[in-house]
Amino acid sequence: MTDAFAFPDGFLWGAATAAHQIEGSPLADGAGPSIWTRFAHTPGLTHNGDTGDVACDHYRRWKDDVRLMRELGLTAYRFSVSWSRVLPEGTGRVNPAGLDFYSRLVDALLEAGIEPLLTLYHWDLPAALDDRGGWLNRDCAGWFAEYATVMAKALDGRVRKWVTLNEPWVITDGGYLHGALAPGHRNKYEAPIASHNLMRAHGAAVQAYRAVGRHEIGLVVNIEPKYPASDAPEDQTATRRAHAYMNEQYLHPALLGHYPPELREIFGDAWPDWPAEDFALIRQPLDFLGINYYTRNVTRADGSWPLKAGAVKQPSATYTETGWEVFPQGLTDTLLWVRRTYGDIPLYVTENGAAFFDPPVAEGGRVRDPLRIDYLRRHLRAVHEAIRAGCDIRGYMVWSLLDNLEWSLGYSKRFGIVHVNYATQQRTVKDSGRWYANVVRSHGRALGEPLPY
Ligand code: PNW
Repeated sequence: MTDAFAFPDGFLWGAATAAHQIEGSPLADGAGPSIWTRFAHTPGLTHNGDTGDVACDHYRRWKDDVRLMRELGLTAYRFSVSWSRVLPEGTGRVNPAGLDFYSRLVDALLEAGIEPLLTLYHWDLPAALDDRGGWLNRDCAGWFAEYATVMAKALDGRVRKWVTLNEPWVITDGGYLHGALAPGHRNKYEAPIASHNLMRAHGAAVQAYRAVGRHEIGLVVNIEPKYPASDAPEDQTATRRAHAYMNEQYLHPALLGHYPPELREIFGDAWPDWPAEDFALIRQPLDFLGINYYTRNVTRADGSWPLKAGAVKQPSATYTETGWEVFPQGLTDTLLWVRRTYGDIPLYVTENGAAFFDPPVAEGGRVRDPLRIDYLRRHLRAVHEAIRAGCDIRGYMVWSLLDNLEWSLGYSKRFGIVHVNYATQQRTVKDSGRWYANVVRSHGRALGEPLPY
């Protein structure tokens, strides 16, 4: 095997999941409801009425799932904690059974030689806090800091990599602007407030972590590079707007201490004048950034609300089942852009993967998913290229370990490298999982080999 694709020593090879998408049993053992429990139980809001009540039953099968990761040879696992399992009302009373679940999971991971990356917030706000205004209430910064303190006190001895928020852009755009995700609001006046408060909460959680934790904490954002559809000035301007909105809206305040000016253009009178002292809270020193990358966007000016920028479909490209163009070069471009814009901060690719149609499990327990292998292989090569170009990239996590609940799309989209039969909860490693195990074992060298299947 050639060394052409060997990755740096210590590079972490992992897979990612999120609590609400895999755990099931959302109200077990004293847990409180989250906004996703409510959202999914409101008729008409999710595909097929799907909920997270059972999901992958990981809450009861976590030992088997850790064993599976060990069999795949993973060296890292990114998961999230359900806030309302630990603090059923969001603040105040701690539910020991909820904390114990994550404590046992972390022990099992360490025992298996798998480094845990813990995300504090992957979209499942305690419903009790939504009743108090959720992310629209400025008090959320204090709530989130309190929760971060509880978690750090309990687990910092064993968890060395912490993440505050997963994808603040999706939380706000899906939850407060377009309404496809919980809590399902569609309000141009709320969206900037939710965004800003999320970032204040991020800053407050980092501060709280520093007071009790001794390891590393960072932020995870989704980045989708924007390429103008033409040289026309209106397309160039639309591209800049879309880029500021999706890619700079959170990284700019977190790392530079200010918002990109385009946000005022986009939101107009819905964009408030923020108190200057907020930026001192938001801009905290971070130990790393996590980048979630799925696709790019070729942008043209159009009448869409409120961005006035839309996507141009690429006639000869491959699209995934979620309608996302496969564009590996965008991952290299993204990692280089982050380094160029925000400096040489350690990076992890904290999510990357694809939903494709998978055939049923064949006799002998095989799932052939060549398109997913091709996707992962080309994106891993793109990561390698960014490392060669000087980016400090410390790990890569496939989205996802398991087929799981794709939010309002329900169980209809499968991202896993492991197939889940939702009727029996049987796990079957897909061809992509076997292939990834080989990449991990060879520390990337297998990326230079022809496709095995
Ligand atoms: C991420 N976009 O969501 C989430 O972190 C996961 O929970 C989710 O399952 C996964 O990607 C696949 O969707 C995203 O529109 C949702 O740009 C939407 C976008 C990006 C990420």
